[in-house]
Order: sequence, then C-alpha cells, then structure tokens
Amino acid sequence: MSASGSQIVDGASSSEVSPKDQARYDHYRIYNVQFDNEQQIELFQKLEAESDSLTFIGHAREVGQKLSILVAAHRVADFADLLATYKVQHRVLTYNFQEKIDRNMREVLPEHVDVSKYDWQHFFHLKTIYDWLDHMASKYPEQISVLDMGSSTQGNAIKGLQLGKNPANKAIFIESGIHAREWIAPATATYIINELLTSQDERVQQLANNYNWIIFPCVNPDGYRYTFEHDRMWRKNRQLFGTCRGVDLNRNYPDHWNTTGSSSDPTRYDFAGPSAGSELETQRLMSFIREHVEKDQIKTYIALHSYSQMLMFPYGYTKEHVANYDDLQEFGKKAAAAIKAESGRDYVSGNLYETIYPSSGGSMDWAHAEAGIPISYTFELRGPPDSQDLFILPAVEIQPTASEAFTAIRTIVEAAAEKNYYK
Ligand code: 0X9
Ligand code: ZN
Repeated sequence: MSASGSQIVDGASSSEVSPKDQARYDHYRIYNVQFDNEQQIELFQKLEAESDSLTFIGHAREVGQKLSILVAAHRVADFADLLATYKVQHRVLTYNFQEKIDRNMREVLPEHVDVSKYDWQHFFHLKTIYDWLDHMASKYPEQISVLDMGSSTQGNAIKGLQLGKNPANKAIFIESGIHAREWIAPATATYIINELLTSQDERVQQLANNYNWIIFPCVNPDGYRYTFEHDRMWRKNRQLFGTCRGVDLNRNYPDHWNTTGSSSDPTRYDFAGPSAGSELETQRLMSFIREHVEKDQIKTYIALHSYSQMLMFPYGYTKEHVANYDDLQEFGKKAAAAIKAESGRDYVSGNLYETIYPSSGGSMDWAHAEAGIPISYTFELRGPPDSQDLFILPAVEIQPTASEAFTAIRTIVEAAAEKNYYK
C-alpha cells in the first residue's frame, strides 16, 4: 500500500477517528414470554442453546413460568414468527434497548470527577468508588479501615471498608457487584456505608455501634470496568477461554459446584468455570472470609444483586431446607413487609431454589454451608421481574432502592438479634 493511500492503522483508517469498541443494542427488543406447555419449554431450551443473538434472563424450565429475552435486531422477525407459530403468549417490554443504555450512560459522572461529587443520583466508575472509599476512610479514621482482598484477574484491586472498631461486636459482611452489569448493587453498598457513618436515625446509629460492618462494593472489578468501557450487558469476570471470556463468579464457589443451573460452556452467561473455585476473585473472597469469619465473628452474609425484587436465603442448589429455614423465612418475610411499608414495592422472600431458580456454586450457599455463617441472604434489588430496563435501573431509583435494601438488612439483623444469633 502506498504511503499516501488510506492505510490500515490499528484496524481503522488513519484519516478517520475510530469509533470506540463498544457493543451496541440498537433496536434490540425485550420480549417477556410465558410458557403454557412442555413443547414450548423444549422449543425455548433449544433456542437458547442454538443462538447467541438471544440473551435469556434465566432458562426455560416450567409451565407457567415467565421469562424475559433480549432479542438482537436482526432476529426480531424470525423470533416474532416463532412466537406466532407456536402460539407463545408474550409481551414486548422494550423496542429499542440501546435507548435505555444511552440514557443510563448519561447518568454516569466522569471517571476522574472529584469525590466530593459522589452521590446516589448518578452511577460511578470503579475508580471513583475506590477514591470515595479512601476519602471516607480519611474522614472517619477512628471508625474505618480500608480493606484489600488482593487483585483480580486483570490486576484491579478488590477494595472494601471495615466499619466499627469495637472488636467485641459481631460482624455483618456485604458482598456486592459479583455480576458486573448490576450497577445498582455497588451503588447500594456505598449508600449503606454512608448511612452507617452519617445517619442521625437512632436505629441506624444503633446498628453502626452494635455491629462491625465489612463491605466490598465491587467483588468483580474487571467485569464492572468492562461494562463502562465496552459492553453494558457484561455479567461475568474477564478470564480468557480461547475465543471467549468470563466465568460467572456466582457459579464458581466450591459448594455442589456445577450441579444445577449452571453451564460448562465458557460462551454461556452462567459458565461455572473450568473447576470449582478456579477464579482469582472467588479465591480472594474465600480466603478473606476464612481468615475473618472467626476472628471478626461474621454472623451475617448479604450478597447484593439485581433485578427481580427478591430476598432469598439458602440453598440455591437444592430445595432441601437449611437447618434454620424457619428463622430465615420469618426474617425475610419481615424484611419484605418493611420494604412494602417504606416504598410500596413488592419483594418476594423465600429460599433461592424455589424463589428464583435452581443454581449451584453461588457465594451465599458457600458462605452458609462451608463458612458456617448462619444468616445468609441474596437480595435481588429493583426493578420488578418484568422490568423494561433489565439491569439498567434509572439513576432516580438508586436512592429509594438502596434505602429499602438497607431497611431490609436492618430488619433482618434486628429480628436475628432477638433470636440470639449475635450473642
Ligand atoms: O443467577 C444469579 O446468580 C442470581 N440472579 S441474577 O439475575 N442477579 O444473576 C440468582 C442467585 C444465584 N444463585 C445462588 N446464589 N446460588
Ligand atoms: Zn446477579
């Protein structure tokens, strides 16, 4: 090629500004389907296995089940034809998913924004969240220490805070952001930190004084960064497997690993990994818990996710009941009632297997069964199960969502205290 001709430089023409390497979802539709018979279920199981242009939010499993599916623009005609041919009940929830993403990206403050701008009306990059953690630690040196689990697969720190300095107190552990695209989870974790440090509410102050809190807002930092830079819908970590990437870290824990509701195929959203506990992020969290569970007397483990508005306890891998099932059920119901009273939102409570879907290798099951943490929950925060936004929650909902999540945690902890779990 001649020096004056258009040259290929880094895969793009040198005379043009190259567009960013970002996944786009223009005219992608969200369908919500309902299965009325076994034939439809088989059809959709086959469809999910065959197609990488349909993003299933869950798997087709049972009659009566409703499922949201993100359909690529070029598959819309074909997909609509299938629905008609097999008489599948459905609704279109969203016609152009990219619009949701565009709106959401306008709600992000720039990465290098000053931490004084940190709030719960915007979403924030990993760097800003970490700067804010450091800022809070320097503002409240008596009550806070900065924690670092170690680095992720791609060398990002997994940072958190420990709040409360009375070593006699029992500890509550909050894990957040294991799924990259669930941005409301890290935002909720920082909201809780802020409330514990600044709230004038007596109930909150009691919780801050009577318990130590260990909070990691972003336990999948590589995935979280990737959702800002390249693909808003990324879920897993960024570990490389030949032609594709990512382990679902919430399928990677060594408790009945890869037995149900997970995949052995690295192209899938719920890939369990090549072996139990294979991922650095999983190992970091496990070592942290093992090191601290006795030392810091961690009695409560809360994992924050979205969406579907559910408060779930173990197990995920079996419908068998945990030893303290009745207590966890009672605390969950109380927490859902407290949310209803606060915001009017409906949250469903129950064991994970029956409430959302069977799934193995989740952190909560491991925390409860292997680490012996009696009060363990996985929260699915807003929106509702038939959300038009999927994981793209509007920023105006951060504050109310985080507030109701904290209300649920408070309710659970107070109810568990009455039953002497923290004695
Ligand atoms: O599938 C998941 O991992 C969770 N739902 S999400 O939409 N946030 O991805 C459900 C809970 C996971 N299961 C276990 N903890 N076992
Ligand atoms: Zn999740």
